[in-house]
Amino acid sequence: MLKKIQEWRGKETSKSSLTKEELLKHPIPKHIAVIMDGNGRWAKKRALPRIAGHHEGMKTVRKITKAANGLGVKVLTMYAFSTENWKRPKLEVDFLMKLPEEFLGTFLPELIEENVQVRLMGNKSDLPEHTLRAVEGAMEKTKNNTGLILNFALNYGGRDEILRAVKNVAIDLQNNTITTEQLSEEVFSEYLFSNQLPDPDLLIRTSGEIRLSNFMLWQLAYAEFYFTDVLWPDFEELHLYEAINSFQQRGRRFGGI
Ligand code: V0D
Repeated sequence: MLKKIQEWRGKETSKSSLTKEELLKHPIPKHIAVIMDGNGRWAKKRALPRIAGHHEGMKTVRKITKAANGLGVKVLTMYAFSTENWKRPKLEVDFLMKLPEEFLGTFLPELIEENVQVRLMGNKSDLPEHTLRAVEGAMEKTKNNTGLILNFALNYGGRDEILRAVKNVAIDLQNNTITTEQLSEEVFSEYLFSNQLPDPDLLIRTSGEIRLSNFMLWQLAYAEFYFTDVLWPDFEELHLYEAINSFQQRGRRFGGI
């Protein structure tokens, strides 16, 4: 009976038998986008302040970056701060804005060692100077790296991104840089923050919410969505493998048959 249960488990979520080697037999998503939710809830469960959850979540970013790079993922986009997150208490926002410096201060040497390229997606203008300086320094130091692109969405909103793109398109139409006929999905994409990056193949959202929350509205048009109840600070390599395994089981047809 135990053997039967184990066989069945193996067919379902197969946590016990999911190995890197097994995953590599099937296509690995080129671009994975992640909504890292549940840091506050993780802290609450432990009677810790919310910032303790954010700090623990930062360590998870490092762990999952390494795992994704090890699988040959090309782009990993992490939703670190949304345009709505400014509404949070000032002390929490101030703490969050110090995380890029701490993260890079601790992990940038390892990321460089692993050939990772750091990028930023979002509205730079409202970010504190110290935050922007740290991120831009890391971008500069890693700009020639050819491994995984670690793309941080910071002060990012999907509608904001599209609106900004539309305004820039309007300017380029007015000064005849482009014509209406030239404006295609490909050309429009170049006006988005994600320009030059492939669209995500897989979206992961942790912590049980089944929503997009204004994340990459244009780019996620054809992505597979994976939702898990696991809180972001508890998210492990095996959970990433689960998500990729789920992606590999699904048929991707782009509306064809
Ligand atoms: C808190 C969970 C890494 C989500 C992860 C400014 C919320 C930890 C960064 C980071 C945050 C950003 C840019 C960069 C290097 C690291 C980060 C923020 C929040 C908001 F170049 N974690 N992280 N940034 N959290």
